[in-house]
Amino acid sequence: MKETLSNANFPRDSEGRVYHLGIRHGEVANRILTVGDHARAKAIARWLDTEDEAGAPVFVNHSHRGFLTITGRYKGIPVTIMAIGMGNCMMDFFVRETRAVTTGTLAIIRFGSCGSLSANAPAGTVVVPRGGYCIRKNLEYFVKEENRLSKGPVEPYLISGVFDADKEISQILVQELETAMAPITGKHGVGGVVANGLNADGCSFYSSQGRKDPAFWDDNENVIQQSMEAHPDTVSLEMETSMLFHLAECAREPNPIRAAGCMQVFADRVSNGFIHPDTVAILEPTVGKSVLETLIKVQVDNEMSAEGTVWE
Ligand code: R1P
Ligand code: URA
Repeated sequence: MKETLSNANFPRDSEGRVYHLGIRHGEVANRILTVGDHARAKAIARWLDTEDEAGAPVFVNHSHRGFLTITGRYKGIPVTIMAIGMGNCMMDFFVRETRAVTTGTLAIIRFGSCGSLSANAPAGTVVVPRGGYCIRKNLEYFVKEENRLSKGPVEPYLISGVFDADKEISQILVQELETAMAPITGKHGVGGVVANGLNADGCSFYSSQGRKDPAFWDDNENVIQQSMEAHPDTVSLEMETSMLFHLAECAREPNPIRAAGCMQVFADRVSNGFIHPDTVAILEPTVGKSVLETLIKVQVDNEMSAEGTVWE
């Protein structure tokens, strides 16, 4: 850390940059596509309007904590593409610190990869969930008995109720995806669009997603069955989208957050298949473009004016 920061409650540098994302007001737009992987963000950024002959977007920032922010315009409308890495806590940093440097409604769509728990969503399918829930390892269960706070029996995994995705954004997204994917569906391993099921966020790629790892004590033999019993229409399993929906539901007036998500199925947990890199190479740009098309069609109240921003 080189900069002096102020405010221990919500740290910023002297120019108003938030601590982990390294960005300030005017550097991130109201319409945001978020991904985990930096390479995915850079590939999708090729769809942005270019400012010069080298094809560069107007603003790029790599933060010291692994967040990549790319801001520009898509068909003339300001958008940001942000790569945030993996897991619920990175989603928390992204949503809170982005909210802190913006005003007006935020429209956020996550485009990730996922595992599938449904025979209707094999590898190469794109899932658009109607909502999501979280599966967390219950650490209290794994505390030695003499050190436990709980007196009664405890379960190894905690499963939450459902946080809703934004209906309007999800509907537009499904339409955009169906149209864009029609020419490639059934070719090179690309599947169709599976909408209206639920997403589950695991707190781990391993334990809470029911993967067997003999090197660790996980007691996760029943976690997938337990999740399916609680939420029979679960389709996808990943690590950020339900957290995004949760944070959007917790956002306070006057600055709401509208959130939706889509993910390409990488790991088919039903038939134990995995997507081929050639399929990803075809699917990813198509889905990325559909997300951008969706973002520019969404109604965003009190959108920030261009004055003093990087997209001015
Ligand atoms: C695990 O491999 C990662 O892939 C998924 C999961 O949510 C987790 O972050 O998403 P991304 O492909 O967006 O990273
Ligand atoms: N991402 C996950 O979190 N899980 C999977 O199985 C695949 C991608």
